[in-house]
Amino acid sequence: MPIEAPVDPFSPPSDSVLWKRNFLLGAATAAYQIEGAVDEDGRLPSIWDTFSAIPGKVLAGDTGARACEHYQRWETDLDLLSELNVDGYRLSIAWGRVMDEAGRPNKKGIEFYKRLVGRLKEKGLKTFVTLYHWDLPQYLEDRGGWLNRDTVYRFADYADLMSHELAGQVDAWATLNEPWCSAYLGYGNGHHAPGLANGRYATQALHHLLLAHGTAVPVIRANDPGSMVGIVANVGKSSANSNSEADARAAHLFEVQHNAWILDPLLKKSYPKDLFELWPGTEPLVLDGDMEAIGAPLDFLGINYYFRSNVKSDGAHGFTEVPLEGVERTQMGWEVYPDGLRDLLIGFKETYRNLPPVYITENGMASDDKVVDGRVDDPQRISFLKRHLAAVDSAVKAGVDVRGYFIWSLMDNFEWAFGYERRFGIVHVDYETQKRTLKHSAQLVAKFLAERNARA
Ligand code: IFM
Repeated sequence: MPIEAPVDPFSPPSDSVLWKRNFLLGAATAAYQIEGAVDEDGRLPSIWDTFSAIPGKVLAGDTGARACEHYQRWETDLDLLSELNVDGYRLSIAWGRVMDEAGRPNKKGIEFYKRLVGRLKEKGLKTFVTLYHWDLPQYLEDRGGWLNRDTVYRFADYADLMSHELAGQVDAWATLNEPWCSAYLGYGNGHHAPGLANGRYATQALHHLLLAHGTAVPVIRANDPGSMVGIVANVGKSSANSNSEADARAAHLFEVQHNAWILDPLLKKSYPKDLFELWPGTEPLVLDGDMEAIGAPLDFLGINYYFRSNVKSDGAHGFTEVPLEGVERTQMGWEVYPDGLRDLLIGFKETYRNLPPVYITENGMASDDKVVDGRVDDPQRISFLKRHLAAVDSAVKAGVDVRGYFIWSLMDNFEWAFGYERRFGIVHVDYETQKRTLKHSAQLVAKFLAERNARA
């Protein structure tokens, strides 16, 4: 299917929210995907160091050991943000860099993040910090990881330490990135670290992840009252493979599993009943007070959106995916479906009366980008970003309080089970030389933002 290649890709209509100076446009990364330096300055191993070292778990045997060498190159990487003219940067902290097994602070690791957020402040950028983007310290996994309720309290200690150390320097704290992935891919089907595969584990791990979030929220607020506190959820759009009632139900269950499983406890203080129709007998152990803690009011909700899935009934309780033919797809094989983002946002506003202000904390796509004569042409990404930004604008016009959008990702990086083959960056990284090259999409983002800033 040919992709739409707009002539003037970053020229939104004059009434678009993108022209507004207070609508934040930024770029995002995560620690394990870019930092490398896994043995430096007292950093402890994470579940991703362990998992990626197991043959067959990550494409081509790639690991995050070197990644983008951001731990060494952070200053010039932050200069890329200035070149792009973006308003903000979303990063994550590696838990195992800043705290030892006994819960004692690791000064060197903490200093690294202090320098980072300090420089972002100097540059006048809004700083969004995620505490947990999947890299659980291995010593905690050895004690049961997210299946062990004690991890909740270890996370609260970690959140306490970092929100105290970085107080006044961070604009928005996200406790967790995509708890769905940590729980389902990590404990439910084993595609991600720690690689366990048991449905009952997935729901219990998710419960502990959300409880860790809810327990940390008041701690962060107390330490850093001037910042926002929230959480980041990945959400998925589904379509039914036919008009049958069974397929419509399958499409509904897909969104229950991907969206309501996470958002209902956060925003309604209960798990969706339909989830346990899909996964009978997997109810987690919930103690008195847990749901109240999980439902702590949020200053913002981060939404990560990538694609739509077409599903049909599996003939029993659930759904099965039936890839649509003839649709545009990315290097990941994911369908490009911008309307899904608009429809989900509008749907969330209707479902959750208490929906907090939303930031799109990730959206972007992978393509097999190459440097040719010093240039990287990525027309599909340009078109992708343009259409998804237009979808966000429509959601805003329909009344959804969306306040910003972060491109995933600032630069090519370690794409988890897919290693370095899948390139999500707007900046190309040559992993041999570590040379960074702005892709065409990055140049257009920079141009648009320069024009927006000049008008304001
Ligand atoms: O690279 C990931 C990121 O770490 C979490 N959200 C999805 C991205 C693309 O798969």
